[in-house]
Amino acid sequence: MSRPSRPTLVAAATPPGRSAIAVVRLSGPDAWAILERLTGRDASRWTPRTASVALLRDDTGAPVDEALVLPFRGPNSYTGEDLVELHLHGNPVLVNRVIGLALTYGATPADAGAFTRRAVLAGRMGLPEAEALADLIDAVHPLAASQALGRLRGASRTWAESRRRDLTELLAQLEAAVDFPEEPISPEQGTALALRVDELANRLDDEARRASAARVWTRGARLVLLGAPNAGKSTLLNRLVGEQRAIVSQEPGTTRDWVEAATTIGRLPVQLVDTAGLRDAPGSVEREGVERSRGQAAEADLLLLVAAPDAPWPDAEPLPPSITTLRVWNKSDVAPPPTPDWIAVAARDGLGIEALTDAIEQRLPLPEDQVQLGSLRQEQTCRVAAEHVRAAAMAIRADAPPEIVAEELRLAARALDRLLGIIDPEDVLDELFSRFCIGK
Ligand SMILES: Nc1nc2c(ncn2[C@@H]2O[C@H](COP(=O)(O)OP(=O)(O)OP(=O)(O)O)[C@@H](O)[C@H]2O)c(=O)[nH]1
Ligand SMILES: [Mg+2]
Repeated sequence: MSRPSRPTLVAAATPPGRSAIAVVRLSGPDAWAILERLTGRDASRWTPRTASVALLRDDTGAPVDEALVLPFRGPNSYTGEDLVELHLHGNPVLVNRVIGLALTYGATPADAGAFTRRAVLAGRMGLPEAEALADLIDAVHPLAASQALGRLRGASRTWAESRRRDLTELLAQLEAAVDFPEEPISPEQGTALALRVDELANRLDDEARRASAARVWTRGARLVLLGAPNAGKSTLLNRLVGEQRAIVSQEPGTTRDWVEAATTIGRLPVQLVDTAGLRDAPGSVEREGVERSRGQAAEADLLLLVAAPDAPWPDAEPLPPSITTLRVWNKSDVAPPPTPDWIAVAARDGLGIEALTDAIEQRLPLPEDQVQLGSLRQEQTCRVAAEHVRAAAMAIRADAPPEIVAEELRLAARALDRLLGIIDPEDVLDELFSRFCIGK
């Protein structure tokens, strides 16, 4: 028997658990043959893209489940291959049984994102669209979901392609100057060109910034509690999540490693992170803990600087520059805050917690309309493009030869090509699909 060029994948496309229906997907050269085995119905009796009800049987002929079957013929399918969706009754026992049968009939279990990877490799979907699909599934706000859908339908691609065209136009002007050195760019033309280049850099930077702010609404926000030992950070975390998650004690230096807990503030899922109190720690374990606190601070979307009458904020503490902060004065039952820029709470008895959560909500970015980029990867490649465009503007102003300016613009164009997945798509596929769920 000749081996198929690639295995036929099988996986549940719906999450485990009981539900009305559960979908099992098969994709690859044997998908229809496996369907024949499961139903005993010849392939010629199935019509692509037409749903029909069939009894699925095991290898002894015993009925397993009655399913709605939806077969597709490649290339007109999600993966570009032959693909079959089996809509079973939503019981994990049935799902596992059907997957087990498909495996005995020659299918291979699909890794996370394996179906979408095939879609990308078959050219059915581009890289920015696959990233948008992950965002669409992860989005925690309706606006974030609708933006992700827009990107899935090509918004990032359209946007990046038109920035790419802006670059091509600028390059054409410069190349004219390179090809006809007897007609150099005049100072006025140089000034006008530098302005256009600046404008493009601003657009790229602005879009990267918006993508970064919007991402909070896709994956939730990370809030890190930072402060001197004994300020009551652990007490505050417990209060915000409503359970005794972190150990609280009157002994300074209680928390050594960071502690995470999930909660919701407003409508936003939030990951709260309690950290070791900041001080010149006597022991090496606590010193490591303090270093970890700083590491956590650098990854925050919002930093809560926690202080208390007996644990003032360490003014010398360096803070990550671009991260938003909120000052929280705990133990206000003992003494009020020294200045009005502190939000007064008493974490132990719950005083002021509502005002604090309101303030947190206000500090987090609002979901914006019209965000063209999604993933961190897209944001970062866009920033790289912006840096090269800025370097080009500087070179123009410094009267550098047009070749130098053109080279920077070409590097920017390469960054946009990476964003679009035109070059080096394999480098990002593994990382991207590790975030996917099985069956997607
Ligand atoms: N009076 C008063 N005491 C509090 C309040 N919140 C916490 N405490 C007390 O302050 C002490 C320290 O609390 P923790 O939550 O362990 O402080 P921490 O900031 O996590 O301390 P480290 O883990 O050592 O950095 C405990 O004895 C708490 O009971 C409060 O609102 N009012
Ligand atoms: Mg603590």
